[in-house]
Amino acid sequence: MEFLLGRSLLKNAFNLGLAEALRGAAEELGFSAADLMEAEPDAGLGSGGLGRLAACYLESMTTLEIPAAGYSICYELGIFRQKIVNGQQLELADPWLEAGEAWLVARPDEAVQVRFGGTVTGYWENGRHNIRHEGYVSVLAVPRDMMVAGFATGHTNLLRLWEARSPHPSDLSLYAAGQYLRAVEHQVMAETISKVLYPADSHPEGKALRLRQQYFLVSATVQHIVRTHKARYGTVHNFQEAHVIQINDTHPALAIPELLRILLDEEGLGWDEAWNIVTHTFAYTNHTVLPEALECWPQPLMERLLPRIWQLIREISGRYQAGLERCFPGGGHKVRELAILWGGQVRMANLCICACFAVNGVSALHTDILRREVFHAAFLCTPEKFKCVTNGVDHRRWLAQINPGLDALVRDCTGTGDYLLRPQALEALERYQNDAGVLSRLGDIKAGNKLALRDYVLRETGIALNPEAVFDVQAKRLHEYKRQLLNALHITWLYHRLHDEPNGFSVPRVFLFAAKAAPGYTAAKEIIRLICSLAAQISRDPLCRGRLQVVFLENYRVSLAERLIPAAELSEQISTAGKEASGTGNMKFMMNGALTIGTLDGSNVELHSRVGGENMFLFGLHADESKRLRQQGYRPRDVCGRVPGLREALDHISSGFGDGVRYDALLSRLLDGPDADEYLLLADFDSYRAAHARAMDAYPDKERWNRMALLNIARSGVFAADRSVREYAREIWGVPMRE
Ligand code: 26W
Repeated sequence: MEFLLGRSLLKNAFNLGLAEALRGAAEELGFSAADLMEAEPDAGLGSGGLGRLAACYLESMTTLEIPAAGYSICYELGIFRQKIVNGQQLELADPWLEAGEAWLVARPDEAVQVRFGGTVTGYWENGRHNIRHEGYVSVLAVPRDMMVAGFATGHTNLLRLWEARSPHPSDLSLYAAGQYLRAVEHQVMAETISKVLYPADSHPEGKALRLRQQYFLVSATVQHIVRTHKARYGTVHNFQEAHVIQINDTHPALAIPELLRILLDEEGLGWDEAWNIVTHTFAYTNHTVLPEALECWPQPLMERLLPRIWQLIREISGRYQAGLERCFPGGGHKVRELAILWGGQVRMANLCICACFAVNGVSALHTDILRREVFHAAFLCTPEKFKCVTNGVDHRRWLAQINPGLDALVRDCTGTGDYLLRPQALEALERYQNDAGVLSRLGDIKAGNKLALRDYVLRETGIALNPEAVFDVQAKRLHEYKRQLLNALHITWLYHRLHDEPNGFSVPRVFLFAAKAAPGYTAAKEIIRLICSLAAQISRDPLCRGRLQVVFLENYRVSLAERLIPAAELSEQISTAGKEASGTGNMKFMMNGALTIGTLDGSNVELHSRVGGENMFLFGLHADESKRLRQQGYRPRDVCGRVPGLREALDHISSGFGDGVRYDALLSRLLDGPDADEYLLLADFDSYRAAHARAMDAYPDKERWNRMALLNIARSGVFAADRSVREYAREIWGVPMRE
């Protein structure tokens, strides 16, 4: 459902080896190349890590010459544009197509029809069971294709974005029948489907329109894949030998019953053969363990909107249930846990686990939690299905393209641009860990990137960042489990300390935040407001000048990340252990020489095992400790008494920051009720504070800091998307690739 592409102009030019030529040509024509690039809107067809991961993988699959295609929806409005007004988030529409459609090629000749609603009846004819679907509403899915260029290859892949349109013939018939309003209604309903991307991250909306979007995407896609397959092979009997459909979380899970429907109802296969094809076609990647993010759909909604799909899900569910009872004789509780239909809901994750031949987590820790907790019963039944593919990022974009200074240093140190296709080649940088010249050049590159960010922020906001300060960045979706509030609480504590002993503050610090909150997520929006209040109070305080600065940058998006990450020195990856499936921002910061301050969560665990405790600032409870603490009855108020200064910082938050806004509600989430401090901010506070203190002790020793940064870059090769995609190709897809 998401591909968070960002901009394509420089990316394509870079991959085609034309970046310099493009810049030169633009300048020759009298344009500023930078302004030209800046004119391209971000394609924000995703809301966070999951969508950005899909974009990185599509690039990597193309570079590795894997024959693949991405499918999504051509949302007219991408993820909302965030404005901050009086410290509060406002959401504005993002009509990216006005200029972004330059990349799209419409293929009306390959349009397909998708059916919603109506009634389904079965009948027998010549000894065969057939399905009659009547009274449905058709929506036309029109492809708008984007070509994906790989790096240093002639291979290209396609990203197919389906646009929803009303099919003219049926509209005309309604007009003719005098049903003018119904005709218009259909048109609006049809075109609404691809209107807007749902911006909630980790919280399913449960809305009919979202379900329509999901079925629209998968029905159009699966119809198209089957059609092309038949055109090539003349049969569907070998379908599973030619295709793998990788489901990006459960959002496209309806592809499973949709393929089944086509094989049964349109191709006339029997259940056993059709089910065999389905269960050898799909693989499922899970991206979250938050229980509230696991998708469930109300059965009546499914039945009304997708009557045939609903029948098939019921049939799948019944057969699965019978199989489970054989797997767990008398194991009522496990069988219940795995049920696809439960409590009037369709549980999409269980549908995926039942029908997919592979299920994977996105980091080692996450996969472990899937096996041991979230999907434990399924793991007991079919352990061989469960795989781990740790996430990776497109290092050509997230290092070479956005950090040309660093790219040049890597080339000089490793002799070539070899690392662009062989990310492990970054390891050769380790040889320079004691080379004062290289280390100081690395420091200069960072300083230059900080100045570039300073100029940008000054232009955009009028705020002048102090380039002498350490740039400490937390940029990601706003969610309580990601603990931006822990960061803000620590800054509040620092602010008090600064007042207590102004001269004890040896390293000046700039804290940068960037984050969108889901429009309906009240607590997340409150946290944004709090950060803005805190930033304003600090900026008014003369004592903070040159010492402490906090800035909330609005409208976080791919193109802002591209400016922020090369300039960062400290990367905040501070989620409650056990909650962040992987995280991918951490990898991008690491590649650009920022040091991580973080918990042992998601892929931080693997980052830590690569760089070692001496090259990052680790803190906090481990996943099992967090879980145990909660089970034993965690009392955040007790922590307040134990940790010096914490109570004062909390009081400051509740009473506000001199702009008249109080944050009692946020404080109460930390201190009151049975779910007080669900994400263990207070439990981790002291350890977080100590990790910051260690970082600030290390910072003044430039050579030491730069050495740590160099080792982080050198060891970031495993976090390249190429490594992840090779693992998918080998372990799950069984396809050959380049090299
Ligand atoms: C339907 C509502 C909804 C929307 C998005 C539920 C869940 C999601 C995603 C699963 C949220 C997401 O983006 N997950 C992130 O995926 C990244 C790529 O694997 C991981 O690095 C992040 O840890 C994970 O939060």
